[in-house]
Amino acid sequence: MGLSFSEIYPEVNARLTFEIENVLFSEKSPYQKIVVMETGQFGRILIIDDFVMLTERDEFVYHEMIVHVPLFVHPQPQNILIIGGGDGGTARECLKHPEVEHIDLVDIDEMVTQACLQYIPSVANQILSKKVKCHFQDGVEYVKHVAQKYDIVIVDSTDPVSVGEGLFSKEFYQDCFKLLNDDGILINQSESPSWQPGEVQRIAGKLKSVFPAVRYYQAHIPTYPSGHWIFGFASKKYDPLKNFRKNHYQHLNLSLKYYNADIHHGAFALPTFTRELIDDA
Ligand code: AG3
Repeated sequence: MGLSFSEIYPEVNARLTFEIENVLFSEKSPYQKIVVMETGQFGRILIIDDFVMLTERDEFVYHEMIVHVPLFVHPQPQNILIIGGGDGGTARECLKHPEVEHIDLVDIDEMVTQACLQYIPSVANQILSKKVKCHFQDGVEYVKHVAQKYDIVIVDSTDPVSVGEGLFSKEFYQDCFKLLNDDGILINQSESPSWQPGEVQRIAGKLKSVFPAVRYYQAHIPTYPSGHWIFGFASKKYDPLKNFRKNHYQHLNLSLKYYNADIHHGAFALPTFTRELIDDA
């Protein structure tokens, strides 16, 4: 066997192994270890601190779901804040909405963006749009001090360990609450209920203690732990189903590969064990 990379899942004593054709980039930034590799079946893959962040083959699932669910609920999503998301995939999907006027993207690590611009441009290149302003700094600090108000905050973070940890704290959610307009929405990637139930429940508890309305929705992302992934939809006012702008979705007629009007509804239907985790949080 040739070169391979495995993400190890300590929670379940298992691993997912990719056969690698080539290592394109491998560096340590001041914050984390960043690797881009070429695979035969998954295209290029971005690995941070030995966790799979994205593969060219299935990144559309995560990026479409973290963006289009809130952007087809909020009636005027003009100002967006992305925390994390230095690979550019979330910004790319936001820019498909003509109402979006400005995106502030705050990622601690410029090296992620540089590596993705060079080696995964299909994900990263929209980050160069005039509508996107990158701030290479700690998101936790940014939300404490920024004066700007936003319609939507998308927390596109790594797992709740090391660099990403502060982005899952109650204080961080409180600061996000303050910088959102009165009808603002916060979305965060919330890990796998199948393999990280404790983590999922802790995140849900904190989010529910800060936002009046919190719902969760799921997606199938084959290259993340267990493939079963959820997102928190925390809102001051809108209900993701009652306020779904289906006509607007039909009118925009975006060409997407995962998200559609049925998925918008269906994604909020959770398996019983997942619903219980969240209800009991
Ligand atoms: N952010 C969420 C990645 C979490 C994956 N976790 C793991 N493989 N253990 C992805 C960044 C994409 N913009």
